[in-house]
Amino acid sequence: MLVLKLVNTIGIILWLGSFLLLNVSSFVINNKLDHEADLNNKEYIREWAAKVSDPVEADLIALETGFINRGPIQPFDDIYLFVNPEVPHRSKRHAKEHTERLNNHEKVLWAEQQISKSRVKRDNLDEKFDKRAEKEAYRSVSYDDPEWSNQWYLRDKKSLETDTPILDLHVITAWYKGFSGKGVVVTVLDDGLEWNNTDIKPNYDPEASYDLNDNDPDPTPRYDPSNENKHGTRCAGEIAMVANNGFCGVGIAYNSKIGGVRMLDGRVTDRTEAQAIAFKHKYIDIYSSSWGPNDDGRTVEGPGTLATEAFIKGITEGRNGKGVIYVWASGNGGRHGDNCDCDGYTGSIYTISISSASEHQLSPWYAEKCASTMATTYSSGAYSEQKIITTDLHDQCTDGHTGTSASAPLAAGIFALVLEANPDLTWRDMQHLVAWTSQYNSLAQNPGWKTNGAGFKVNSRFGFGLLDASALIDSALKWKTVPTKRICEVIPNGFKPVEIKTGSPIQIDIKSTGCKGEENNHIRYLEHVQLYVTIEYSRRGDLHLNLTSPNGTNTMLLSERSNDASTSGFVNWPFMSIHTWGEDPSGTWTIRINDRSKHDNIGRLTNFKLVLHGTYEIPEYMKNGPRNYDEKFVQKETVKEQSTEKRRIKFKEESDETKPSEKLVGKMRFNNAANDDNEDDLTSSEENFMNLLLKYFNS
Ligand SMILES: [Ca+2]
Ligand SMILES: [Ca+2]
Ligand SMILES: [Ca+2]
Ligand SMILES: [Ca+2]
Repeated sequence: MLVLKLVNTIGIILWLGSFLLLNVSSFVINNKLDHEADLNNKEYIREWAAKVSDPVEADLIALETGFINRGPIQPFDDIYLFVNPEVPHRSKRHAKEHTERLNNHEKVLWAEQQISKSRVKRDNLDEKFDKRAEKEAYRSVSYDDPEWSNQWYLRDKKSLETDTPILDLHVITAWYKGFSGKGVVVTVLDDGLEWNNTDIKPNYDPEASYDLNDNDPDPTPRYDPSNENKHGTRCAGEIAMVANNGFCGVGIAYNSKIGGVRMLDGRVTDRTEAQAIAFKHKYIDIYSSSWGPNDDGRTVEGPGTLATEAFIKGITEGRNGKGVIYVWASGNGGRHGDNCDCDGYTGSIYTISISSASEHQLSPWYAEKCASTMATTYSSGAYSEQKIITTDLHDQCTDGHTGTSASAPLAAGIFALVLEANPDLTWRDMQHLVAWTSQYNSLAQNPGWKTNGAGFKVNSRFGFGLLDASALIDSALKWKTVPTKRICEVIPNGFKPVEIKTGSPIQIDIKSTGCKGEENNHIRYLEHVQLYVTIEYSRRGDLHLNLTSPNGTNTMLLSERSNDASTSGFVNWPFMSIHTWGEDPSGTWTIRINDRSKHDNIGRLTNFKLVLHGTYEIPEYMKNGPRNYDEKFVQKETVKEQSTEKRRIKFKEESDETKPSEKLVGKMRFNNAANDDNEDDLTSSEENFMNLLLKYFNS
């Protein structure tokens, strides 16, 4: 009996704990939703949360209004739990008279009766709210812009009729919650901006604009017969097209300020890039870049000295020290078998690298794979699939914007809504939010998904999945800034170069404590992981590189690139991965390098180090356990990965069919190859032939 009582008491405490945690914030966030309207599965209980102006008098307030004060609701010191014994334990009816009595007390700022919901994790709760809010939002939001009805990636009407997930970026719900980018400044770094376009002009911000090519304040593009410089204008429109002006479409952040830096129409140097990346970095909040090194499948290139400094300036000094948000397109080199692991701009820890999914929830033919991609938005796909609507040169509108170029600005627009919802977010908060809220469900039919040691689902084509503007905002509104960032370097002691050759895979085990015992370096919760390598090799494109974490998460850091015949190898190249996000880095990391080609290659690994980024303390959002993925509608792995060869054929067909003006926009300085999705690159027989096994112990 006593035991039973005890269990009961603990149960109630636990129940109370989770209940309060989940709901105290949700009624603030969802205050636009009518609680009375949807209480089918919920019941009112005899508890109230009351915010008081004078905590010392909480007992007196309770007494005067007929409640029992049960003390402050942690972690709030001015919100109290009041209980009313006259009210039933559970009831379908809101005890309005008691709520009113509390609210009418001069020292009560607000009070709300608590509602009992099923004890599920945060994600499911949000989802229930979202479906309802979303339906209402979709009914109430309408615009007179002629292309609005064709903006399929923002308004999936089909799934509103059914119970299935809504297949769009959930932006309508974000608007409905009251966010449209007000007060947020976004700048597109590109080939110019036609700022006097009807759908741009009202939101154009000359303070956030410049022309680095001609060194003047006006970023208007250079017009030529082929409209070569339409790219920047197209990217900007996706973010900030004016809503309800009877022209073109609706930008995601239609009340944001939009700027353009013209920098791609001329010689691009480290200086030009650096000036663009840190341009007015104390004024601009978000930079959108849909360009990078050549996507030809044989380039390995990253930011130079100045550009690297510029990124650091942006993230340390921008937004009053909270850091600017750099959004980057992951690259369009799929048909050339390119791999964004060889692109140091997407691979930078400071950029949020965005890939694409087509209208039919598939990885498009141009997409690249890599471990640094953080998330995905919609874009063009096969010829018959819809493309993206946006502003075009000569005060026009186009429905033909394509590639990952079109995906990054959609993300930039969404991040503008998120920064409006919570201006206190840091550049790292935004990345954690993306990991925590991006949607895997609708992309689940694609190959390559894995669940890492911290419970995050991740895929080298999509990162953490499709961005969800509504979920981002819900989480952003109750976000607690992530703990201080730490860096832990794992350097092998007395490393001697290791030979690499065709058919002889090498494996190196390196032990890490996560810098345990080092006061400012010990990491227990990972963010980014970088593996710096220096490799001399006779044919770089034949190399295959994997990294396995102590939790067993196996990440492909480099796949073969058939176009890459370079003999230059890699010189202190940082391969970057977000696939072990949230994991504890202590234990054995395994590096595997392989050449499965028929070429007679030879070379050596001359140096490497592992650089771990993360925190010692657990980020607040992870405290209630790992992410809870609702897999009710998930369709798993029905699509086979296309080989590079098939992608090439596909590209040829598309090129033949596609009008020249609608071809993939060529401003990406593109790159790599992805012809299999098997991250377990070594077969067991290969393992047996492994000619080298080295173990290094670090601190
Ligand atoms: Ca100019
Ligand atoms: Ca418009
Ligand atoms: Ca990045
Ligand atoms: Ca690339």
